[in-house]
Amino acid sequence: MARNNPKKHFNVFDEPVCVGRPNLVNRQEFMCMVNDILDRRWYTNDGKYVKKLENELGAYLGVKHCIAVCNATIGLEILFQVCGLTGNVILPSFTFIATAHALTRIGLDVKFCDIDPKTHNIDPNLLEKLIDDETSAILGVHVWGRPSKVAQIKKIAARHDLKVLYDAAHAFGCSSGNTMIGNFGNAEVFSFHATKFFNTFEGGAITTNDDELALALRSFRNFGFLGADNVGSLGTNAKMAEINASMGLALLSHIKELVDINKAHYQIYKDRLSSFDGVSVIDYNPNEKNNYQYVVLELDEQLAGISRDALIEFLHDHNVIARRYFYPGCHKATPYHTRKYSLPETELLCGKTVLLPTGNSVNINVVSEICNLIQHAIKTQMRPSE
Ligand code: T4K
Repeated sequence: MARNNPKKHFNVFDEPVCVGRPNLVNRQEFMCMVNDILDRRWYTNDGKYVKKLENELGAYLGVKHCIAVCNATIGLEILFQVCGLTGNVILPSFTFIATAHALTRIGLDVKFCDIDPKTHNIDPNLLEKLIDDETSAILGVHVWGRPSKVAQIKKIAARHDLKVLYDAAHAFGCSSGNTMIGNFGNAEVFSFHATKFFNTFEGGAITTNDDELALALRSFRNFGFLGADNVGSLGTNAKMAEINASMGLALLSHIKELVDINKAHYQIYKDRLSSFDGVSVIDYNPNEKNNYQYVVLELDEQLAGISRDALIEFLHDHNVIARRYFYPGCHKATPYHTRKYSLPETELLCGKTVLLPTGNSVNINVVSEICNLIQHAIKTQMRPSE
């Protein structure tokens, strides 16, 4: 690859600066709860911290039921099973592989729908063409915490008597209009993985306003138990442990502070990187809530004069671990790649995105340094490395 020697101009970060570094606050508060868990020797199975977390999350999201789970992937799987989904489910391919795998693992067929390039979310105008007699649900994903077109999807689903479920893995603390994500469709599933805005190391939650569904999910999460020695249905172990819940509780009172940090970083990236041809940082609707956890650069190789992959390589050379989520798209991954799909917008977007580091593991100086690196790479217009 022909390119200037950038290391002459810039320091390489001593430690990797990563997309997905966990947010960490209030170690003391967390350690206090850990000590309490150890002292009381109550580690899991609907313990006091899991219950407290569920109550506090439910109140924060304004949703009736919040069911904590061990991770979002299992959360999705148990939701699909409890909802009794059959046949095929329509979902976007522009998502993390877990969304598709969760369906496939429990024997459902996936039907990938293309996205709207403006929102990166499923394009509702394409849904009806995909619905057939075997379709049982639409599974939207609020990619980057930007809400799916919930009202339009609801109408289409009602016309065809389909369930609507959302993968809200990215969307904790985000809203659609004034309503917090967590309240849409039949149910929504959040991820609290380490890399997420709000984390419990590993973990997640299913939220719903449907009493009956909530009851069934709670039982399914715990092997199908309805009470001691009373198994009422099939079930599995999808429980969250106490130590995970305590991490969540330690973070929960700092949500605003974390959003403010992310927003400040986002604004620097936006201001410093948006003036180049072919380069844009995605927008968030100022009238909606977002956690600003995803700083997503879209790079048009022809206009910017540098390929997305060359930019990522350049950043990695400087210890900035930017990511190309979601490359190459679920439909190109095993076991989905053997079928033919027409997903032009998804394929275009998969070749354009660069995710940049944010969160409270970095500060504005680090973000400014990363902007310097990107500006340098673009100005010197490194050519694609084929
Ligand atoms: N739906 C969507 C839309 C999702 O994005 C995800 C998860 C799910 C469903 C499923 O949720 P969970 O079942 O996980 O609750 C990571 C995460 O493992 C995954 O949870 C996440 N999405 C996905 C977007 O990112 P990888 O394969 O990229 O992980 P990895 O190991 O490469 O780490 C990502 C970055 O984070 C690296 O730069 C390193 C950094 N990192 C990671 C960990 C775990 C840290 O700095 N510290 C850490 O502890 O999938």
